[in-house]
Amino acid sequence: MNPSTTPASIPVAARPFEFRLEPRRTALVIIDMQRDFIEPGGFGASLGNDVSHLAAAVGPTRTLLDAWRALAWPIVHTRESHAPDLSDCPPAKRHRGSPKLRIGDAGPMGRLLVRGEPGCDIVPALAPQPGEIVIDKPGKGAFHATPLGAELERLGVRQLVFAGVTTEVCVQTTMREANDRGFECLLVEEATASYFPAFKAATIEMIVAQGGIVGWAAPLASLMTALQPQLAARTASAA
Ligand code: TIU
Repeated sequence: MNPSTTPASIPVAARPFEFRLEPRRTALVIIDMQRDFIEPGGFGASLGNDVSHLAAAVGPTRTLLDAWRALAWPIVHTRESHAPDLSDCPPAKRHRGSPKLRIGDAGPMGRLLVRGEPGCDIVPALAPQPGEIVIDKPGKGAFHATPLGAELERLGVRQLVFAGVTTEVCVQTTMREANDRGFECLLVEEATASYFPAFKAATIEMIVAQGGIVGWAAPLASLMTALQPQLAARTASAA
């Protein structure tokens, strides 16, 4: 993009009020779009969840990913994952409840939430490309025990656009961590999903309540409409 055609900020229609997106200083953060959460036989299913609710977020997240790639803005993918020896998995996490399989147990997609296993991979439609940041995180929040904060500081990022699963667990936890660290956070509504649709709806309301106590939320179309001039300029300059 020719810097002279890039505005200082791009207004995005959002709740609770307009989000002013700063080009190049805004990273797309895609939370845990892993086979272990989205496909049958993974960690999400082992907890007794109906994983079919999550597939709807893949296409909208791909739309965002394609836009960020076209604009050459920063992209972060996260994976909830553990070392093969489970040294970074607190026993309190592994032993919680009575799941069919626990973290580290062998399932149809390999050992649940263990790095390097097929189930731990991000779904093929959203697979990271070279140059994109991939954060392996042992917790629900992506800042806890990871280099994410340092990476964003290195890139000069101060705003985060969120997609991923699940809305009320890892997405919300990470948005709250980011909000406390001074980032402005926008959640794209169609690009996130929960095993419990009512929890997704409630989480969006919690985020935008009280004047945006955690951040902003917007439909995918609002963001894509706002980015259209930038995407068109990028396409024209590439032609
Ligand atoms: N169980 C559930 O809803 N979520 C998680 O355990 N992790 C994420 O949200 N990534």
